[in-house]
Amino acid sequence: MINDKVKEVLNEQINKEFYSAYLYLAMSAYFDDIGLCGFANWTKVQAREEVDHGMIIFDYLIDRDCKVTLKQIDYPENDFSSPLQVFERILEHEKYVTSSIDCIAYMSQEECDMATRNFINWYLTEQVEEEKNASDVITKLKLFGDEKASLFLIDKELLDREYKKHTFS
Ligand code: OFO
Repeated sequence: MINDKVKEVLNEQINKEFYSAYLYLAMSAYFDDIGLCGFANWTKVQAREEVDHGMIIFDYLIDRDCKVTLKQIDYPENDFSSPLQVFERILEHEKYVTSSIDCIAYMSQEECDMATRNFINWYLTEQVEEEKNASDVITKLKLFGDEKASLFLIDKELLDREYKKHTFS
């Protein structure tokens, strides 16, 4: 049985994951609008992964016989100014998500809920990768600049990202 405090933060985290999906979709639409199909693909794939992240917690709560309480999803910002600005925003957002996951890990430990503490490890590992992915693109954008030729090459690379369903294992 999960206690109310842990249940509440898990329900909130479902909302944050779905908000993340919304944010990435807004970014994907921006990139599509300015003709960067690879950037649009990368952020759209990420949006689908965020839905998976939300669903994994949803299923976990159901498996633990807990009430799922879905909350309103805020609308994301829709105005972006450049690929670099978007990826800096991504990194900032993922750091925020990491701190949220850290709090769940800490709270489940404090509440002696070792099953949730173990469950949340998957997210801790995932966040390391998510921050690294954003940082890698930022490094490239800073290194090669925002010129058309270099953007074209980075865009081509980001077009290769394929969606693979994220599952808890
Ligand atoms: Fe982007 O992170 Fe989900 O958890």
